[in-house]
Amino acid sequence: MKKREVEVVVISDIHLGTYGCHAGELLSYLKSVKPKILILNGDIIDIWQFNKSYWPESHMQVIKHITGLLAKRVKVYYVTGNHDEMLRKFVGFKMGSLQIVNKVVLNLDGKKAWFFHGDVFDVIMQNSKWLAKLGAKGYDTLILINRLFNHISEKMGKGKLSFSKKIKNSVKSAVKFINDFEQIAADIAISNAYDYVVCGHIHQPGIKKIKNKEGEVTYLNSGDWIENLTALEYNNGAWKIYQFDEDLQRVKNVKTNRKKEPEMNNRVIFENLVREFNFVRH
Ligand SMILES: [Mn+2]
Repeated sequence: MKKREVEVVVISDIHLGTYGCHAGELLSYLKSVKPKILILNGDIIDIWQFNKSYWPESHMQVIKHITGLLAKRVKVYYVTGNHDEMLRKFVGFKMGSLQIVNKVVLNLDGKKAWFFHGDVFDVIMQNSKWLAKLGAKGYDTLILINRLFNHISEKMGKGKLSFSKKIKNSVKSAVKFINDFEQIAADIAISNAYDYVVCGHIHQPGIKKIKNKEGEVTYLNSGDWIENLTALEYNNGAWKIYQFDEDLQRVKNVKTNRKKEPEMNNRVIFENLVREFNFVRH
């Protein structure tokens, strides 16, 4: 089958290493496209869950596919999220066409696009809006504040901030959470004169124009591969949401026949990952 050529593909919130991850569906999507640039916009590998030692073959296949793209010199940005924040230590790391970053800014046909995961807004939304002003000054400042806040929160025995915990409380609070998130992202993007702001994190795919007194921005969210099975695609000056559903029934049928995949321990998983990444070093 001929692969669909796409200028930019954005996926986020895959949560490899968790039971909820639809790695098989993601793999069949990735195999159907030929991106020039792939942006992995956070929470790709769920390192928080790693101690549960769940790492089926299909999850490794996703990694293998991505390293295969690197071997073909596809530009891949691994943008860190909160579930893979350990990778923030490696920000600035480059290997071949792979780059680990906290954010990406691209010029897309003369328009400025800003990509980041979005967990940095957790603190703002749970505390005070004045923190958003700091975000406008420096995104990296927000990351530091978040890290500090999580550190304190963990020390106090409350655990890390988690949007999913908050969202599960009620539908009403979920709607408010999503609206707040989108507005904060848009406000900061507008004050920095971006045309597009592209996030993940809230597992809510969407493309919408958001206005405030100072201007307007197009807000985009790539959704997730837990429930929505969505991606963002940029082509010929336009964005659209890809939704994996046409093959969904077929995949479901396959899944019921699938035998239980063997589980591996942490050390084996880690060694396999290292081996996988070593292959593409050039
Ligand atoms: Mn997240």
